[in-house]
Amino acid sequence: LSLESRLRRALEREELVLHYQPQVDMRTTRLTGIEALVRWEDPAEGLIPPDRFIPLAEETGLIIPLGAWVLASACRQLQDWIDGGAPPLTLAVNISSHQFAQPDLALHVDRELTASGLSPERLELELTESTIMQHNRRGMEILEALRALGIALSIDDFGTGYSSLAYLKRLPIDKLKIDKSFVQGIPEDRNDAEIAATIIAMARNLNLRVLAEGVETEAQRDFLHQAGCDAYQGYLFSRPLPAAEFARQYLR
Ligand code: G
Ligand code: G
Ligand code: MN
Ligand code: NA
Repeated sequence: LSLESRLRRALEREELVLHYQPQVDMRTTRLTGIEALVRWEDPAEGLIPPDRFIPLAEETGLIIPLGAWVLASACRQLQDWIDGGAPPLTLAVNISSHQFAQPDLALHVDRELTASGLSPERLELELTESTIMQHNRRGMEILEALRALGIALSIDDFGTGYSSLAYLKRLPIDKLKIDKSFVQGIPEDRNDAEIAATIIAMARNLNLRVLAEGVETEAQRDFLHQAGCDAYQGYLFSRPLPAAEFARQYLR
């Protein structure tokens, strides 16, 4: 069976699962949000990471039902946790380029919020620079329509794309997520440290929040904190965790 048919079947059989990675406030060190990250639990192969099937899902269009499943499941899960007394965390969900281009994306997101009962200010969608730029002017309209729902928008993997400052300034977004490739070299690699500090300064000038991804060491966190970064995510605090594990560790 081809990977495509197997993925199609996995979707039907609900063999996909979401893991949740904590996002932490730099200053208070409190858990403030979670990012939903999809995995494929293949009965034969075990856990398959998204790098191995998201690109294929993009090529084949399977990303549309897959993305719909991710959004619905993640919204339902957070609302369940909130109903059970969890603090009002934010939920970040990754949106691929193909999903972003669906004409009814905002309508679809609105329906999922209603269906799950999750309040819009709890939801944040993560988009890459290239996803937004690929769609030019229409990209801007899609962002406006999403933002009108009352949800937040963040730029994922920031620094790896080509957006100019002028372009960035016009985007209706709330947050930049510094790509982990820059975080990795901090503090020894002067270039990485410089780039991260520049992104933080720029975000602050544009009144955007800024989160660093892939924070693995205390030295990285301390440098980023000093530079004015708002929040971080990474193995230093926690790996992405299965729902039950996340709840056991953080929600009681
Ligand atoms: O979870 P991991 O850290 O292995 O993620 C690898 C890549 O897969 C990242 O680029 C991440 O953005 C992407 N990814 C994970 N979950 C989803 C998802 O639900 N939808 C989309 N479009 N991409 C995802
Ligand atoms: O592209 P996106 O930012 O959505 O994907 C996040 C990816 O980063 C996931 O694959 C996640 O498992 C991974 N990740 C999360 N924290 C760390 C970390 O501290 N170090 C590394 N190397 N990867 C991380
Ligand atoms: Mn992401
Ligand atoms: Na990223």
